[in-house]
Amino acid sequence: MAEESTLVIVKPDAVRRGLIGEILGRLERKGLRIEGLRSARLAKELAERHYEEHQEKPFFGELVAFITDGDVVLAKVTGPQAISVVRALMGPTDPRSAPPGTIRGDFGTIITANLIHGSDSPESAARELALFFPEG
Ligand code: D4T
Repeated sequence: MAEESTLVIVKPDAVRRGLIGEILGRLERKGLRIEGLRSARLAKELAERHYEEHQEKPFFGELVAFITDGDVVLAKVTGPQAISVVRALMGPTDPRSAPPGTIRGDFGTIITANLIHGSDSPESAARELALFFPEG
């Protein structure tokens, strides 16, 4: 099975609510490895680069304001098919329709405050890991 690495961001809502351990613990218990880990407050410019694909969307301003409004935890997460495995553990974007058992389904109600980001493709993972873990 192909080993992949993906970027996970534990978003400010989850950090504020004391859910870092719960969220990273779920990834670890699934069998994924945390190979890089740091806490940061994202600068507006970095957040805008991270979310550049959403630049034209009506929610872009709110999204950047939200992700820069508190500390986040950045993690490089590695394992067999880590990109799709993390996405499955996260659940769909809107926590209200995310099924119980997923991170968003168990802990969220608001689409902006959806607790966790995970890269959505190998191309996104490579771009986002280079942005947040340039040292490799
Ligand atoms: P991220 O990128 O944070 O892992 O979330 P998703 O991959 O699940 O969802 P996305 O890229 O479509 O959205 C990015 C980010 O924007 C917020 N959002 C999204 C929002 O505030 N309002 C909206 O209408 C949508 C679609 C939530 C996640």
